[in-house]
Amino acid sequence: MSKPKIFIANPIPGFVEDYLRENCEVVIWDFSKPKKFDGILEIIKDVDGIIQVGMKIDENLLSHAKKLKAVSNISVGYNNFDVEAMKKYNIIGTHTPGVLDETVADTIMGLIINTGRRLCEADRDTKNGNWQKGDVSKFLGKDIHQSTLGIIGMGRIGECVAKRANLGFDMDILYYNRKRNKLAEEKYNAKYLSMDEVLQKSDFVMVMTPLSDETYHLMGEREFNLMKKDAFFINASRGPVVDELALIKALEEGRIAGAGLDVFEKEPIDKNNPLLRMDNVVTLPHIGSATEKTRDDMAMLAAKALVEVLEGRGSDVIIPELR
Ligand code: 8YV
Repeated sequence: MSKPKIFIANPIPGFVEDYLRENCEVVIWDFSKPKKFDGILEIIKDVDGIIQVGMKIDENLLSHAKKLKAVSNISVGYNNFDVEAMKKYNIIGTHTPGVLDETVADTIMGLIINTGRRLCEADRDTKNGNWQKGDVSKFLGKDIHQSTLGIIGMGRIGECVAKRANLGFDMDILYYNRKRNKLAEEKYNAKYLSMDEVLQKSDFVMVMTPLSDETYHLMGEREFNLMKKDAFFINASRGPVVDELALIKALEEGRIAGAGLDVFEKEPIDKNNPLLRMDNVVTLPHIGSATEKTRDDMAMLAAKALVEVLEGRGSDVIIPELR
């Protein structure tokens, strides 16, 4: 049997590339050059599979990819997939659920602690030489322990945050999800409420939903208005789940206390985005899953899924809509 031909569109760890070379004929982008759409179209004309991060897999791309059978995302989110177009062209899509849950939950706890206790702000100030002896009135924050965490989207990552927050920090957990999550209720004493109630009662509100037509701008002006004035908003899911202009307005008007953000409507973030100038906002460059081990695990899971699908063996990580 001849090996399937695949395109590696993003840098991946060496051992994952070795695995792919053993099982496939590999075309790899020259990462010393900027990515050009024309160049990508030229390559994908005759490949069976693509492994990539965040590439738009839509009608425009698929109409050029005459042999393509499968696309593997090195991410759990798959809002880059136009699922209808993939169905039309009979393309299987895979993603990387599970392996990043605990790591992303660590990042979210970091955002909660860093916003509530103003750590990044205090760090900047100290490095600027502003620490004055005896000044005990600066950087007073909000306790994390025994405060209330509202989780909008209680899936695997939400559960991992609830575990840390409840068992480690003795926080009360409120949550809203399309379906009730009995595990979170039993293990972490999470209380199921309407989204509005979660917003009204929480000291920290985090969203962890996939981005879809249903969740686009789920958090807007109305939702920020429902939050307590001294509450913090945390997002490490996808930028467009939040109406960023509404968030900026809520922060500018002091209608919420601050925000911890790993994701933005436009990534990389525009240098002029007002969020970058707000001391009560922690801004991270989408590093939720960025540990060496987790990124290695994600890349290997994505590579194995691509090979399995191209060899006709199916895979556990095909996205639900295309199973
Ligand atoms: C990274 C993520 O953006 O998995 C996701 O959906 O958002 C993150 O883990 C991405 O996968 C970068 O490799």
